[in-house]
Amino acid sequence: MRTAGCPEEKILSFLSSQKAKDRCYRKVLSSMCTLPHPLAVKVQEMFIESNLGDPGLFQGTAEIETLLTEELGSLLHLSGVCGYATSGGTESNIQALRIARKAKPVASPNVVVPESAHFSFEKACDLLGLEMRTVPSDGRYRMDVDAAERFIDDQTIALVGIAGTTEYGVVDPIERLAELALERQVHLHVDAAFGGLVLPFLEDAPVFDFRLDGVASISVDPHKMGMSTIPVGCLLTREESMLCALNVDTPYLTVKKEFTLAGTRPGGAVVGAWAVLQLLGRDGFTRIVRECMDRTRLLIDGMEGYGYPVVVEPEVNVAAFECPNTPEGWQVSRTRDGHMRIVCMPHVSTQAIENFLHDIGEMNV
Ligand code: 0PR
Repeated sequence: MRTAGCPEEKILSFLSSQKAKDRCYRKVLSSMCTLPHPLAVKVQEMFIESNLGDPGLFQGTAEIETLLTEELGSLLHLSGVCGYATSGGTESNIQALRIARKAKPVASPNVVVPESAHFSFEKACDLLGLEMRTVPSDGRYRMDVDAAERFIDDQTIALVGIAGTTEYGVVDPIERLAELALERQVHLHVDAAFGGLVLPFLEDAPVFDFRLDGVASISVDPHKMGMSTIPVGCLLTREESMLCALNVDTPYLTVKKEFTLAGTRPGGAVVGAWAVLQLLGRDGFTRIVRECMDRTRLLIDGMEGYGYPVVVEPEVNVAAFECPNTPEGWQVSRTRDGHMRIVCMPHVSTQAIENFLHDIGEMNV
C-alpha cells in the first residue's frame, strides 16, 4: 500500500483510462446483463450504504426486499411466497440445492440436472458434495424427461429444470418434470434466472412456475431482464420452512437468525430492482420483452436469409446459429457445441441487429 495518499484527480484519471478498456454494451451480443435502467442507478445511489445483512438497521430497505420477493412471487403465481434477494442465479441455485439436501438427508445424495444446465450447478454440487447426474437433451435442446425418470433413485434429493436456457433460450418440459417430482417425491427447482422475467410477459409461453404443484423453488434474476444494477437475483420458495431450514444463529445482529448465504448484502441494488418493476409495471415489461422477441425474430430471419440456420427455435430472446465465423468488432459467444449464440437484451437495438446482419452479409462476399 502506498504511504502517502494519491490525489483524487490522479486516481480518477487512471480509472477513466481503465474504464475505456471495458466494452460498452453497444456491440455486445453475448451478455445476459444489460445497461441498468436509469431509475435503478438513481435508487442504488439513494440506498448506497444500506446493508441487508443486518436488516434491523435498515428496516425500510428490508421491507422493500420483502415487497420485491412478493411481487416476483405474484408474477410467478404464488401468494405468500418466501424468498430473498441473492447475488444472482448462482447463489440462488446453490441455496435451492442446500434446501433440498436438508430436506432429504441421505447417504449419497444426487441431483438430476439437464445437460443444458448453467455451470452454477456444477459449483453447487461441488460445494455441497452432491453427485450431479446430467440428463441428455431430447434432440431439441430440452431435457429428456423419460431419461430423467431413469436417473432418479432413492438418493435423489432434487430435480432441476430450466426455463430459458443460457445457450439456446428454450424451456424444459417443466409440466412433466413437476408431475415426476410429485410422483417421486423430490424437490423440483426451476432455474428461471433468465426466463423468469421474460416468459410471464409473453402470450402462449409454457407454464413453468408455482402454478405447477410440483415446483418447489424458482431462481429469477432482476439483474438480467429486470434491468436492475448488479447484483440482484431472487430465490423464491413455496414454503417458508424450506428457507428456514437454512437458518443459522446470528446472536449479535439485529435479527437472531439468517438463512442467506452471503452475510453483508447490498440493499441499494435490491431497492432499485423493485423500483424498476413499479415504474414499468406489467405493461412496460410486456413492451420491452416484445421488442426483444421481435428483434430476436429479425435476427433469426436475417441469419437464415444468409444461410445460417437457427439451431433450435427459441422461446426467449436467446438464439444460436450454425455460423462458424464472427464479423469483426462484434462480441458474440459460442455454445459448448460451438454454435454462435446471441442474446437480444434491451440494449441490443433494431439498428444494432441490422448492422450486425449487414456485417454478416459482408462476411459472405
Ligand atoms: N442460470 C441461468 C439459466 C443463467 O443463464 C445464469 C447466468 C445463471 C443461472 C447464473 O447467474 P449469475 O451469473 O447471476 O450467477 N447466465 C449468463 C452466463 O453465464 C450470465 C452472464 C451474464 C454471462 C453476462 C455473460 C455476461 O456478459 O452465460
